[in-house]
Amino acid sequence: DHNKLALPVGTTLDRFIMRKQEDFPYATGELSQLLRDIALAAKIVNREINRSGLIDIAGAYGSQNVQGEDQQKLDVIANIRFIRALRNGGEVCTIISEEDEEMIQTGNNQGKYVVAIDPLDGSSNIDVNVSIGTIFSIYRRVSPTGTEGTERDCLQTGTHQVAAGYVIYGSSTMLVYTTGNGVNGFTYEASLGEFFLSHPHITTPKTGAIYSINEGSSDHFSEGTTAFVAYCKQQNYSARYIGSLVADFHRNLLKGGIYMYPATKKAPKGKLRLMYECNSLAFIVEQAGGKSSDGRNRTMELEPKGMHERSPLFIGSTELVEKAEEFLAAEY
Ligand code: AHM
Ligand code: MG
Repeated sequence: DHNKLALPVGTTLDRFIMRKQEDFPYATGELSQLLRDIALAAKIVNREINRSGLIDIAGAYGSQNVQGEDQQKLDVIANIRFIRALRNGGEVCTIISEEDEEMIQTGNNQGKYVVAIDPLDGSSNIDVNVSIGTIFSIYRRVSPTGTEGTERDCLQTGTHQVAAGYVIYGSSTMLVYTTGNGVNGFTYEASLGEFFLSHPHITTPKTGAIYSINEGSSDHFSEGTTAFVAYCKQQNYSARYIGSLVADFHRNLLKGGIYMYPATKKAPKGKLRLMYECNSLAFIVEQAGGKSSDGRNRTMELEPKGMHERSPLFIGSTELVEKAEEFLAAEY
């Protein structure tokens, strides 16, 4: 019942999280705290990103950082910031991150949650001032508390997500997330250091006129993918591809459209990672009334076999994803 939960535009994220929690009678507040930890890390990463253009000239105008630290790459910095925030928060026992091959044990063995995260996606876009993002999923651990999280805690199907979201560092910085009760978007006001509710109860159009795919790889597309792209052109859809998953997804979520990273001959499972790219966005798109699949199977029902496993991704407006599935049906 979204109306009961409706809060006005301009509500701060903290207040929003607090009020939502009151609607769940047995909520202990740990998930709320975890979401706040993520928001805090997002603010810190946002600051680093905004400053990144100045780093090379910082020495020249005399504001080199006092420690004289070597400047690390932003995706490494983002990874450190998010892990630190989740570790300090105490609600998370184990993290899987795109930046780390192995599971990260936070030392909080009482923590009830597991987080899968891509701390800074699309990082090749940083140097050219194009939008980038953070993507995350939250799961409840299945192993008993008191010990380290296990691989089984980390390899749950997307249907078990309790929350998922992304941060887009763009012309505005936004946090968009769901806890399974609709999708809400918050815009960051840097001078106040707060996220404010700007996009309450986001729903994605049933159909759209945007298709997003890297056509530079079209020589390696399957027949079904090639035919579907041809269909999009016949329909006079617009091609839009930033090459930053969060930005491409966010635009299509609001405007309607389809984002595709298909299987190719070179990459039979596509490029994107199931646990912290595909599933997270799949949960959001479904909560917004859209659809996500690997071309045939619902993304959130795919059985993960590895933490860094890849999956093809067809995500966006329901009608367009279903159309793509029709074209791909012969291949499965
Ligand atoms: P990354 O995790 O190494 O940054 O790669 C993921 C990015 C996505 O943001 C984007 O959608 C995709 O790679 C673009 O890939 P391509 O250049 O093959 O089109
Ligand atoms: Mg990534």
